[in-house]
Amino acid sequence: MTESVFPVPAEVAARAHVDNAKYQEMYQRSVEDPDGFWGEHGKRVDWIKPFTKVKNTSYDYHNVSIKWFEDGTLNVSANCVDRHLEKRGDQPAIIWEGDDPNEHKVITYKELHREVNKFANVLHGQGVKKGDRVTIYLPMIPEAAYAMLACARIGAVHSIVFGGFSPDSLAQRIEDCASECVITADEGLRGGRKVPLKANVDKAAEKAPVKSVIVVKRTGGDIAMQAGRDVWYHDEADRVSDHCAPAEMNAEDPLFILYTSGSTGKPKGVMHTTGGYLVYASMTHEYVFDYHEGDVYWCTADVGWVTGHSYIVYGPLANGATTLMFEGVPTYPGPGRFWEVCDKHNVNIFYTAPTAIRALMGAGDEHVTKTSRKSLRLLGSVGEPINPEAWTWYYNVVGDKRCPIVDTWWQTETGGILITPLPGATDLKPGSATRPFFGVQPAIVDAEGKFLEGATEGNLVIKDSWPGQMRTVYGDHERFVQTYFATYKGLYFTGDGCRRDEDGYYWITGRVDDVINVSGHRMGTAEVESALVAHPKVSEAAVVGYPHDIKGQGIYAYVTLMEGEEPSDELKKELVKHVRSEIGPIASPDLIQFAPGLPKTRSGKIMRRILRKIAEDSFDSLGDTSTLADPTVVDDLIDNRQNRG
Ligand code: 6R9
Repeated sequence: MTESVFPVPAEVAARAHVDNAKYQEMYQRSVEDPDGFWGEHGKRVDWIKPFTKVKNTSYDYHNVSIKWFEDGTLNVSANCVDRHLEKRGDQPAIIWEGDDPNEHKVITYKELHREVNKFANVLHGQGVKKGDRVTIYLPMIPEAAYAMLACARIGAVHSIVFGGFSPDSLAQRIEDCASECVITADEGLRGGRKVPLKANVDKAAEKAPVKSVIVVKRTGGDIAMQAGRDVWYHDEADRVSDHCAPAEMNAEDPLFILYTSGSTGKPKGVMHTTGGYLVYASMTHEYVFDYHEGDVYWCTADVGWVTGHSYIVYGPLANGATTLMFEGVPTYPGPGRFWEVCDKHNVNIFYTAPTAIRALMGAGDEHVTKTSRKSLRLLGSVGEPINPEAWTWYYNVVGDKRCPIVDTWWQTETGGILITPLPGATDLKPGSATRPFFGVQPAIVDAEGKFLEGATEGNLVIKDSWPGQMRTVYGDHERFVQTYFATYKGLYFTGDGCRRDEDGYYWITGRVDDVINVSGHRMGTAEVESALVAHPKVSEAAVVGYPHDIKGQGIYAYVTLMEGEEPSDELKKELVKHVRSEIGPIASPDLIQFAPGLPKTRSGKIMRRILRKIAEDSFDSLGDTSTLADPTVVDDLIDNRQNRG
């Protein structure tokens, strides 16, 4: 394990919001006096009716309830847009960089205000009211941000579905939250390729009918419009006024739902609310990225993931920042694209995922070194553990050894960053997310829930609530309680394994449940398995992760065929295609092994530990296989493993 330490550079310390002493002092207060601390920092957003209560939360297994600022009222879109008009109406709010390097657009706060108001009125015109759920299935175009903020303006609850999900996945998410309106585009554009978004919505709507589909024109591609249901956004926008008063929302009114994968069952609708979420997203954005007035900030995520919600749209815009939104992919038209965009728009703060860093590292340094990158001041990483090699390359080659890296650990459920360095306060260790943000109390427990002290390794839990925490699983509070508070009573269980070193630094080691992390995308192995067994030729399937150079983890599927079916390469292709159409391309198995039998206990439980070991190619440490119903299946699995270099 690399344990080199990178101290805070003097120039970074000089301009930073907090140094180490200030961090210690603020952290101490945040956990000793959360009401005082958050009561003060809660004022960073504009309230219509100021809150008088701050924290009201319970992790008691029998009564899990999370409320922050519960008697305050506010509007998120007014905070992200209107309140900046006076001071920075002409400052860019969004810099949009198209898939095609010749296409970009700058949207000022004044323009953003006009667009969001119009979009809000279009939603009203389609019959969307406060509390209604709106599904957003858009590419990375400015309208995605307008649509989110328009929902927030009228108090509608958005549920964004990533454009890489299939019609079936989209239908499931529309149905689960009973949304009657979908916002989409004719087609998306990524890496020069078209994504048939509207056609996917049409297919989804056959399973999950909706009343209204609002279509943004992006490529001008040929699509079908269904009369009475589908409208063009530009037609409707022409008809409405550009004034829509922001709705007065309670701090605990829902702001959005975002579906995410867990170890069992269908994806959960993670629900975030208004006040605490916004306070937390904006505060973490300012402190973690050491954001200062005038900075150009770029987070390369997609708004279909939580990172896009909190750190492309809500956090930066609440802070009046200039946020860059990128439609394309890191390698198009070439592997220098990220750094060319940094130079083109003078990006100061750059936030991306380890999978992108590893892919670009493999493409060669010359694509980086031919660019200037002198505007860069700070780099960030999110989504999965960053291996020390990728960290070092990011630091040395991309950041020219000048820019600190903030390795930020958090989850869809946490709403914002929980464990992270602060640039002016924290010495860095490659691969460690370092220390907790203000108000966050991490702890490490063993399998029985006993607290482990000092330098140790175990399961990561959080002892008490922070304002950005999810409030419930949409429509299923019991599932919320069972998923996060039942494993270790009285504690929030993250699902991650973690090590703490002698300096109290946290090192996330990856998921300890049946969730895999493929290119920073979370996937339940159960979801991929159920897609596979839905194929008529498949009788049984077991899916595990295995180490993958670029993706972090790859998807390894063991498949048992129905009696009489013959394994073949053709069938493998057919199965990959099948999973893509059931879930989406992000769930494509990387390796499929046909297995006449899976290792099971006598009670019929699949022993995943064994399957994981074989997929990792470490089958000489399989452990005890004597409890298997038929120990001979293991030999066949080893002989036919698919991972031999
Ligand atoms: C924000 C986001 C959450 C899971 C999380 C963990 C992994 C995220 C990480 C990290 C190590 C980091 N993860 N950031 N692991 N270091 N800096 O990614 O949310 O999609 O819900 O995934 O991602 O395993 O539990 P989400």
